[in-house]
Amino acid sequence: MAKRQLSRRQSWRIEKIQEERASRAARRESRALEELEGGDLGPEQTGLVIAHFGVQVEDAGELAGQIFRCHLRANLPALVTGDRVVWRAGNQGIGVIVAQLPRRSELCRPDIRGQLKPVAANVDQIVIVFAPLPEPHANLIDRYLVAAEHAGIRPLLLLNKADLIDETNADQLGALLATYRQLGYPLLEVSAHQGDGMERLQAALNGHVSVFVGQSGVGKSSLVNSLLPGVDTRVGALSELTNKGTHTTTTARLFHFPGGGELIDSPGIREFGLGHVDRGDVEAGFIEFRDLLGHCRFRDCKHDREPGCALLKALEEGRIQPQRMASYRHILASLPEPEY
Ligand SMILES: Nc1nc2c(ncn2[C@@H]2O[C@H](COP(=O)(O)OP(=O)(O)OP(=O)(O)O)[C@@H](O)[C@H]2O)c(=O)[nH]1
Ligand SMILES: [Mg+2]
Ligand SMILES: [Zn+2]
Repeated sequence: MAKRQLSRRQSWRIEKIQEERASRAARRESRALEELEGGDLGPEQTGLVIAHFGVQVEDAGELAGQIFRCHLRANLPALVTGDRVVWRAGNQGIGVIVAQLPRRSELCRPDIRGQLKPVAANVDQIVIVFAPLPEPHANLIDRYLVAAEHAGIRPLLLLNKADLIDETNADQLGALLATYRQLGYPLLEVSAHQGDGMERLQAALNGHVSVFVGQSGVGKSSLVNSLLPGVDTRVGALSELTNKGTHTTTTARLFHFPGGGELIDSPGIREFGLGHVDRGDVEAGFIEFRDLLGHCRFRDCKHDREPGCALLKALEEGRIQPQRMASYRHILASLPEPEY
């Protein structure tokens, strides 16, 4: 009992310390903001958030290309990499963001607490990166596809580390790739290390605003380094124990291609929940279901074992691949219970 009380007191203390720390940080922030606003600020101009850690803004106006660390004027929403903003330059590379410009698109995913957080704004292509190692999970790829379809952003599937394909994994990878080729998704195979396929990847990225997503350790940052010599963003070896990535990239960062187009490297993830979508969204995210939905005998068909189910029939006839149906069921089972 005594021990339990102590730990409760301890946790209360920890919470209090954290609260104090947060409010000190907020006070510091507002003092910095006051100082900036009291001084000589440049005219309002547009800029681009290129990193969300300590919000870095790249000017899109007169100071073209210069990068400023910016404070946010109070009552602005949380900004993410790719956001377009109105801002004013202070001195010594510091500025103030005055307003957020409307987003054309928004890729979101739930954070650790299940709350939906945008990860990148204004992208028009989601590059779903996977590799022979860490072992790819079709279900994770399908979740990204659902998220992409939901956000209305074009997906591109990218198998990196093609140099690691050998007789131990070739069949399994071949089956995985065949699944997505059959669905008509664009798919490229490359090796960031050996350079194979990189020209075709570059061609697919030119003129687009793309974001690299996928498990930690699949080589997203290595691909950035290979595409953009001179960038040299941090890369981390897989864990020897688990063969998984070690979460090397911690914040999304935007890079420019010399010939036009942008690329956002994002931190790898362990699990991609889909807290913000409902059954209908998931169904709409499986493109091979589209022509079948609405053709089941029962209007509220769960496509489980109902008679006259159009999806089950298509599954039986091989028009829906078993792995995709399993993925669909897995995703549905993981959605939070709807609130009535
Ligand atoms: N064999 C081989 N290894 C590669 C290739 N590309 C990347 N790697 C290795 O894979 C490991 C992970 O690379 P990263 O680029 O840090 O992976 P990431 O996806 O950015 O990982 P996070 O930032 O943690 O999400 C490193 O040891 C890279 O050297 C490749 O084409 N072939
Ligand atoms: Mg990385
Ligand atoms: Zn059905």
